[in-house]
Amino acid sequence: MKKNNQEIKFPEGFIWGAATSSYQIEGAWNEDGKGESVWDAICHTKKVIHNGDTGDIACDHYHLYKQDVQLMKKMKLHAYRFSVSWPRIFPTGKRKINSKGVEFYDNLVNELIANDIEPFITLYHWDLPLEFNKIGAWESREVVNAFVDYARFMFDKFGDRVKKWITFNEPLVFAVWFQFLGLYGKKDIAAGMRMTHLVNVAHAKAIEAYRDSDNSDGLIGITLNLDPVYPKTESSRDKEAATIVDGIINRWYLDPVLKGIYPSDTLALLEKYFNFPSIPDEDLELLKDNPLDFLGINNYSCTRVNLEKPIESPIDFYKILLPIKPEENVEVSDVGWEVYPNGLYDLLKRVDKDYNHPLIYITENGMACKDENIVDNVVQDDDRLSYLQRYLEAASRAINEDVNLKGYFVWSFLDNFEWIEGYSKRFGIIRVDYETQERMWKKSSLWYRDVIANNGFNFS
Ligand code: GCO
Repeated sequence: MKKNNQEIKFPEGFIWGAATSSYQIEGAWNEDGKGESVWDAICHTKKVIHNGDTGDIACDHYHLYKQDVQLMKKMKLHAYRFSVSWPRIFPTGKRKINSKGVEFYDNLVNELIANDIEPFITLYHWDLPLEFNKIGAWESREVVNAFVDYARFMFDKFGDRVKKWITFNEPLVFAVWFQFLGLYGKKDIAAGMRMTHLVNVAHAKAIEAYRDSDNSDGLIGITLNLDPVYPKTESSRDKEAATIVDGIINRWYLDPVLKGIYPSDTLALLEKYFNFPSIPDEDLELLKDNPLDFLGINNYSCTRVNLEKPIESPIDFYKILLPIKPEENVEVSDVGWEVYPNGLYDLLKRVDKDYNHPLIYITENGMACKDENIVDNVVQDDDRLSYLQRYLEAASRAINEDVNLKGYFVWSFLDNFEWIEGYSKRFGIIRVDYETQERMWKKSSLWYRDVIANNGFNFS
């Protein structure tokens, strides 16, 4: 594995990018006709966000986008992955279009292209139009249809210039994990798992709409957050737990979008403990008939599981999903996630093998750090730099073993609103001073710029 001063080279044409999402950076939450999203409402009304922070202003990217694109250019980014705020386009989710919102994304896309940066658009990074909470959010087929109309509008309006589309970002997180926080008014894993199925239906229908559009010469996929799952010990019970957890957090999302099926072991457990309804055959047909072009993978860490007693009830089931705290001596990020670069290698190899060699982009990978030390206007984030080196080395090993990985997006381009952690956690390779909106380079972004320029780096 690790050799001293190893030269890591990426294949020609490898895409180097950075990622963000609308609610996390844009601000301008109620400007120019934008409608409210569930995240506006969560931040304004629920007391779940660290320090009462909101995305009202965030990085003020809505106003500072030109300056941000110039920074991307300096960094030599090939591509920028961002998401579109659905209620900025359709304030109530459907029908009435907000032309000012459309104009913002038009300007952003044009600005990127004028600077040789390819836009990768995520259609949905969690900011659901608030109106849809009244009708059950992702439990409603009406929302599915509204999403497809919104997607169709986006393909028609931007598809001439945008050639990479991502339907959804991380269904596991917004549909399942957020249920535990009661963000949709209830706490129920089964409701979350049902939602993920409708999200998959929306994903397949959006792909269908893309292929039918006049601009269908690009690529469309989905972004899943995936974690390699390891049993804590070699005991058969821990191994069984690892298979169960792998079903819930990985295969439940991979199987439908890559094979048009749901994993039977996970389905059986959900039926047994949560009265899970059967999945209509026509939905599975729809998924089979609309395969994706690429898989976006978000990976930061790994999941380790152990099972103290056999699963006999829904409560036991919940328990195995609770993350085990990493041991004292394990390296963790500022959000407490284990740093385990080889996990990315394992994950890529496994997806490649089990899902028939798909085209993959890593759509997010990065590290939250304290970033307290600033010297000569550069944040000394050596820990992030080392993290990125090691994760990229693992990615490159997978590519050398023929995994079809064609691009990498660091999370994140900027420090930003980290959901329930508010602004307390920094993931950016560019620092944001939230008082002045000043951007500042970090060691990691200076290094990343060189990696892009050299299509590789010296791994020491
Ligand atoms: C997610 C999102 C990002 C996060 C990032 C760090 O994975 O939750 O896609 O919005 O900010 O992953 O947690």
